[in-house]
Amino acid sequence: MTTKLMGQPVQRTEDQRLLRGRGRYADDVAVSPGTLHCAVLRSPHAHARIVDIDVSGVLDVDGVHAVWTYDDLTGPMAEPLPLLIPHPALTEGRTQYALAKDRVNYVGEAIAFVVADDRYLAEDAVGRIEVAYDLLPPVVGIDAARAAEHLVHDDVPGNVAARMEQATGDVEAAMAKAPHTLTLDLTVERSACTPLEGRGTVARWDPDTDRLQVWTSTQTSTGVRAVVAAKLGLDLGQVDVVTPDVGGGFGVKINHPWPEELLVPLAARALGRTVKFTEDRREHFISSAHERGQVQHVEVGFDDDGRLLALDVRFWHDHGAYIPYGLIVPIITSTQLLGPYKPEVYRVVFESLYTNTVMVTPYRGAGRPQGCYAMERTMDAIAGFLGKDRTEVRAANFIQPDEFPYDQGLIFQDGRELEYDSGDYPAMLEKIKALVGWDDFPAYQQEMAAQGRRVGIGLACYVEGTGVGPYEGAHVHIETSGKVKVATGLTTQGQGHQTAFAQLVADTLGCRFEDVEVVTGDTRRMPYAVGTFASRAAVMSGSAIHLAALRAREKVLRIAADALEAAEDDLEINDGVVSVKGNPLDGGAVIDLGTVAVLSNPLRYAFDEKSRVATQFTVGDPGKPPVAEDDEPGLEGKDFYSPERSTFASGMHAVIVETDPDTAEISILKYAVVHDCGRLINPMIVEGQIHGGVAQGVGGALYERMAYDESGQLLNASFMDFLMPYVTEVPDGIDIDHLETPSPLNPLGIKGAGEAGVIPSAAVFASAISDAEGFALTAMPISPSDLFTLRQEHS
Ligand code: MCN
Repeated sequence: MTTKLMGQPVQRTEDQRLLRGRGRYADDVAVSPGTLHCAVLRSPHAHARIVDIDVSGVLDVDGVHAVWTYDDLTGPMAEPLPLLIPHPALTEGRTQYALAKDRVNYVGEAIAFVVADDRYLAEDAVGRIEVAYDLLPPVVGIDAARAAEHLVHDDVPGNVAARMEQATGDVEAAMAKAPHTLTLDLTVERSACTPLEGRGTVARWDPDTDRLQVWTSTQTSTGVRAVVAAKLGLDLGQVDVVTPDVGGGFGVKINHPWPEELLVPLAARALGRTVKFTEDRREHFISSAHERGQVQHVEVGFDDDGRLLALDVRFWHDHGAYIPYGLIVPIITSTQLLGPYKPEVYRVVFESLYTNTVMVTPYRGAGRPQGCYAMERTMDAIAGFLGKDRTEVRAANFIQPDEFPYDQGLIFQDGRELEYDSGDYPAMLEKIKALVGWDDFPAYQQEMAAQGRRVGIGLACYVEGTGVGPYEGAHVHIETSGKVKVATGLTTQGQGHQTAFAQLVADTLGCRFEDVEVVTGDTRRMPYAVGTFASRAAVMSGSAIHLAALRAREKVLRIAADALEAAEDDLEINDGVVSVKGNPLDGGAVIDLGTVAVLSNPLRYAFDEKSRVATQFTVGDPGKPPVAEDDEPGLEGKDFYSPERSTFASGMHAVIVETDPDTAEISILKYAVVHDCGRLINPMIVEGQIHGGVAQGVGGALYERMAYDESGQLLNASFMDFLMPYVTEVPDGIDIDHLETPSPLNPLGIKGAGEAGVIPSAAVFASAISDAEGFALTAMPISPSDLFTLRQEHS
């Protein structure tokens, strides 16, 4: 493979369209006139029995077509929604019904679904539904869940959905022998990813073909398709799911299906009409999903050099009212908490708890930000205790470059050992120190202190298992025009897949970058696929696309060799033209990919040169087929990639902050990132991903929290109150440096990058603010008023 484009900062081709407002999102799908619209009646209470629902006033309203409550659901639709990714430790998994059966467990839970001519009518009709509730005491927050004075689900004792423990040795014995021990009690509050485009679904039922077409804003088209088919009693082949442009997913759109994603198709089929639902912002806050939300207790034993001899971590994970997505978040926290370090013995125990709040599913970083926070606060605490530089303690615990593959002795969600494939953490530490100016900082800090200014520097290190399986596939089709159409089943939310994948195809196939068109998230084009999450697209689809393009290339060379009367090995493909190696393109024997595509079809069309209309066709010479005997007509390649295990990306972030001595305002003076995602396909895209992640991380560390009151009402369910950082709050420039330790697990040596920017945020800001203030932060996020209060406590 030539690598003309791999590693190049090629401009994102999709941005012309997206930045000019020409993206087409679920709400833009214009399917047919007379489309019906929906509204959902949602619970105003966090915990209540439903005594009665009276919908009698609804159907009288002109323009209202139907209303569904639980009692109207039949067959699989009347069963709870599926529990995705079950785990043996999840002994008490509970999922919600598409419409609440006889009880509501969080404010926002769907109770009734109304379909009307327009959204206004549907909302008005929802207002006419009368529900009688018998209120129950709500369980809000981890402390209330642990106290278990009240139960979210009557049949789940102690509100404990799952308890899981892993240990790599006898932690008590190791702790007893350690020269020093420390304990830390830490908190990370609940937050949410809040994509600018909320959830939206459109469905059309075609009675002539008995087929359902769904357009939905999802990260997993095939997952939606599977559950819609199962719930509606349809064959998979009767359901097509197309994912249009997605205005951000960040994890919340992997949770499939949402009740609305089932109810819209149900209504479309029942009414024989096209039906559309687009949620509003408040609905997104109160009825999609949140994340983070952990309370952690760490006990650590270490020696005089800060070497970790025993690490004993317990944490409690707030899962909200239901567990639709298994234990993936706390399992990731527990297994990737160790980051680049190798403690001699590690034990981790967690409990996943039910609360009467919105459920918790993966949000960018998915459990890693919490793990990184616990580990990095511990590293800082050890350094503080020993009076050592924080980088020195970290360096004393790194897995060394010659120790890969490195087995942490832990078992991941899929039952396999957690083995890191490659990395170079000492080199990365040197790079980040240089990038942020670590060694010069103490002098600068003193200088600023002399002027009455408080500045602090922080560092945080992490690893990230990326490119999780089981598989992803790709189909590469070379058309007679020479254009190359590539289909892969995962979806795209703005990660630049069109560009990066086109780079891979151009390099592997030898075609022109501009000739490649990538289609994602359409089950008609690629029915077998998994989806976009866990920073897996580059590794999974990137590898599948490479393999599929190789297959297409082999066929190109077979046909071209025949046409050029040359040996396949003597040929090369450059800019979409096949030629004999070393021969000049002008004058030498050449054939372009479009002509090879024509030759690949024994049924030949002749084109009128001027109009390009097919005028006649002839059957190719039967005695001399243009393709090998066992070849099928057409010029295409298809392949799937399935990895042995995840590949481990890594990174280190450093930040310099200033805290105002009077107002406690926190300002970011410098932010630096060194990142290793193996071989880079497109460094500019990776840097964009890191910028986006850092911005999201700044929100999580300094501004965003889900403010529930004691009755389970979310007090900040709007962008007026939920403080997402604007461009004014995000660092002006983020200094980024790359390290490339190729993964030995996939053909291109790639590791994922999509979540990297957000993972260490809470940890790195806690480290820097603690350094500025001279006391250790234990709870994140931190606002100026929190900092102000802490100062008073520590004064
Ligand atoms: N890339 C690269 N070289 C590498 C690794 C990645 O050039 N060695 C490029 C890829 O080609 C891709 C991008 O970087 O264009 C991210 O790749 P990858 O790490 O595989 O992540 P995914 O494409 O699977 O995206 C998922 C990831 C996740 S899990 C969340 S959450 C997230 C994120 O991406 N959500 C996003 N980034 C997002 N960006 C946008 N704009 N919107 C979201 O919803």
